[in-house]
Amino acid sequence: MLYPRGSESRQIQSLDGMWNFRIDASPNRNLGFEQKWYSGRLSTTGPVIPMAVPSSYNDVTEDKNIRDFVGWAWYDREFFVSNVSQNRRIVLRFGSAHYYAIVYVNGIEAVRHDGGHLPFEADVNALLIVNGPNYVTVAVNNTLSPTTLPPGTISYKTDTSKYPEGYFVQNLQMDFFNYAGIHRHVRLYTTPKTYIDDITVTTTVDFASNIGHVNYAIEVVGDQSGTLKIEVIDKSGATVATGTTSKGSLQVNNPQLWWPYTMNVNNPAYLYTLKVSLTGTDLDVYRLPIGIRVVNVTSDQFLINNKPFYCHGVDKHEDSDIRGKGLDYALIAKDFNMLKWLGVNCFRTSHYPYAEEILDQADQQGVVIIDESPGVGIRSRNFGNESLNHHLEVMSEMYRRDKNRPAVCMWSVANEPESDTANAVPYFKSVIGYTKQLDPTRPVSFTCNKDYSNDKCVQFVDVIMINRYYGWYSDTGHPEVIQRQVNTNFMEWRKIYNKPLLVSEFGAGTVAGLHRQPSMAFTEEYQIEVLSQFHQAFDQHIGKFLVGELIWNFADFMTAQNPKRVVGNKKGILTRQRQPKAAAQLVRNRYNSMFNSSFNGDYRLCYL
Ligand code: BDP
Repeated sequence: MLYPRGSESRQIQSLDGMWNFRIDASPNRNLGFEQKWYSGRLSTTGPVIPMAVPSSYNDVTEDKNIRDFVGWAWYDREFFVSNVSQNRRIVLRFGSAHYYAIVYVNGIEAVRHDGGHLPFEADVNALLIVNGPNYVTVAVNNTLSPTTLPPGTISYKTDTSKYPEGYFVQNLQMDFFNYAGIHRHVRLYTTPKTYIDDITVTTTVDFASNIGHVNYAIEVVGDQSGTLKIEVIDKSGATVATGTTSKGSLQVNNPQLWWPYTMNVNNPAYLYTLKVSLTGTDLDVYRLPIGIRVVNVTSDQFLINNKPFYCHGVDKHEDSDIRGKGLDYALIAKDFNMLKWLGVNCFRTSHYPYAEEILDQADQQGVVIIDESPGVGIRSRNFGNESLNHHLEVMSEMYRRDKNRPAVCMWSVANEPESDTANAVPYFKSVIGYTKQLDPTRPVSFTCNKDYSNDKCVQFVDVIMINRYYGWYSDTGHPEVIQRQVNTNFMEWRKIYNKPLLVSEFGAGTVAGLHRQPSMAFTEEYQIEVLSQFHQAFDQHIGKFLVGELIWNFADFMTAQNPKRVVGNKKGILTRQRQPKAAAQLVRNRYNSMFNSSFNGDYRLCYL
């Protein structure tokens, strides 16, 4: 599915803004469907409030019932289409809606989608009224069940001595707030009736002869007799390669490669444009940004363009005050500025696919992405066929969305599943195998919190990713044991598997402004001690088989209420408002020194 991009043949109309909103708080949460709230304007079937799109609805109002709501929430708004666009194919596209969405146009169902973090769209020509007001209604349900990703459960509390009649709660299997609503852009876009439906690009580099190969496949829907022209255009606007077939390989001589910004500070993240023009009865043009680069994994290295890449990074969440998980350009800009300030060259989209507009920045600024699916907290009870089929579908939607992004250098299919159980084996063999089959050009992994002695699924991955909380969830208050435990653990993994290792989580909960000398858990001093003990341990393995470190977490983030969380998870090195805790300076010094020094024989500094 191509991201909507304007061109001489394609127009985009935004449907973002204030929508009408109402939760269906009826006991069975089904009143909206029983009364067909979609068959007219939402305001005619009950009271509505204004709701920002994109945003999560949870933190926007002063109403706890809305913040903590579980069930169907309803949105609607009016829009117009012009006569001109009616001659085109008109597509209604949602960047994402969490979790399950049903979309109606003028009271008729247009599309439904299962899954909270990926785009969906529908051709809506047949449903539109030209020269008249149209309305779109969206019902969004945030209920997580054993077969959703992430999975969850609903508990019905039937003991009426303790709970009122019909009382139920949503139980989560993940450590972040289940923000809900229309989280990303809603757009109408047009294409000709015969149109470019999909483009797949992979690149290889012949280093000896300094040639880049852009391998592409184009899918056209409609009349197949049109003429295709494919051009690779460089930043100066010059066409450096052309093709005319729907599938082929174009040669770019002396290519400017796409590099992470830390590996080529002067010319990072070079993007070409693949311009595809389809001329038939009508013209369709699509411009896809592409990067020429190649990723490889050996038994002890992660290579980008044949150079060893060391990931000095963070894990993140798409999380902020007020908007929850709603797309926010100011936040995206701030986060990338902060990532650069910290010297971060890589982040994992923990624990779900982030907005396309975030990945655009990673492509453009040269920040490597480990693209993670929403497969977080999958337990034994979630390894059934229905879950598996949904997981495969999610991997295929993720691949389809992000396959052409040079910044995406690895797929992570899950976070901390119960990979020590027997039924995890066929499940992950299948999910990882399927992802590799979809995309043979990128390594595939999952993050593992089990141990070398009991995990059963690391056998399938290309890079071992482990989450380790020494000094926090074990030996709390004892950072002095961290180095020993990291070293022992690394060597045990290494004895079993001849694969590179990346520490995909480590960290300590830290309340900003809390100080204690000597340090104690939750103080800023303690976070520094924990991180620096890990750093010293890592330094003994960088250049051998350790290929990266990701701090949990870039910033504090919201979770469900829970006696272990103080208004959310406080393991950020930044506050939720993106202000640094003391540890941010430690990380900044470490990460900047990793690429600012020139090559001196130290693997860490082996950058261009
Ligand atoms: C890890 C999870 C992450 C949590 C983190 C923590 O992967 O989602 O937020 O622990 O406990 O187990 O802070």
